[in-house]
Amino acid sequence: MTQATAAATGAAATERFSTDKVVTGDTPPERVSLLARQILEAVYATIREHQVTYDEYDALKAWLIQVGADGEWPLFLDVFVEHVVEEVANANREGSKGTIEGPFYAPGAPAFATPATLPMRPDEKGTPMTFHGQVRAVDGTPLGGALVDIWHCDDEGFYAQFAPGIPEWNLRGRVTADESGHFTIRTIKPAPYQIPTDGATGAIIRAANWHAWRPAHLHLKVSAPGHQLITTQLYFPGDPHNDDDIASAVKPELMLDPKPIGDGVDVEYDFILDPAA
Ligand code: MBD
Ligand code: FE
Repeated sequence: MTQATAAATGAAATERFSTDKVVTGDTPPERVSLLARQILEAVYATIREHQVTYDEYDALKAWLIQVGADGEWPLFLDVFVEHVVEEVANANREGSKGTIEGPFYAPGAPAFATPATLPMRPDEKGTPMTFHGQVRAVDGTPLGGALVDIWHCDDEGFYAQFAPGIPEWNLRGRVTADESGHFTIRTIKPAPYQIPTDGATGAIIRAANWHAWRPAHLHLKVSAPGHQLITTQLYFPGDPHNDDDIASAVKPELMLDPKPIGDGVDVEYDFILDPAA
């Protein structure tokens, strides 16, 4: 099997972004000017305060060029910037907490009615996990027919479509809840995720003596007609990186409470959706 290299993963994430996201480019010039100016002023202030040298400037240039060459802009931005965009976007929500989407979502996963088993290999490694819960409105009304779009990595930390040799929709699915908003999804517990160390993002992490880990997590997009879609993640207590996620995307409200059952675990989580704006 070929390796999940940074460049191959980055190329896939870059391709996904350009295919899936509609970038309008209609930001008014005044707004572009304001934001670009303020970001540049922050760069100037950093250079002056820390007396940045030509060697350091050239290292930055080389690194920026490499991020693009590796296709790692989706990874770098989602790891180091998206969490603040999400904080601002969802500041006024009353319902469940959201967190970052990250670079590895793929729209159009296979659809299932609850109870569902996510697509997985016959010999899929990992702890069996049953994930269930209910989707409700902020006033407590059950949202029958809500959609739970879930994706996560395998027991080795690899995502289908972004690492080679994994079936296209492995551990990805769109599950429709029943008429009382309840859903049940059978899958395996994902492993912690390490950012590829052989690309530009890995290089700056190493150069700064940071670590490259995200705690184990499930990714979700939960939606229902007349309600705001929430993009979120759920985490497992005891993970060594819950308190220092490289992507700063853990929130206490997103922690699961797994109960051992049989040879696996049972996790329950309810989603509360805000009314459409
Ligand atoms: C991931 O799995 C992820 O969720 C994020 C945000 C960044 C890199 C890998
Ligand atoms: Fe992830």
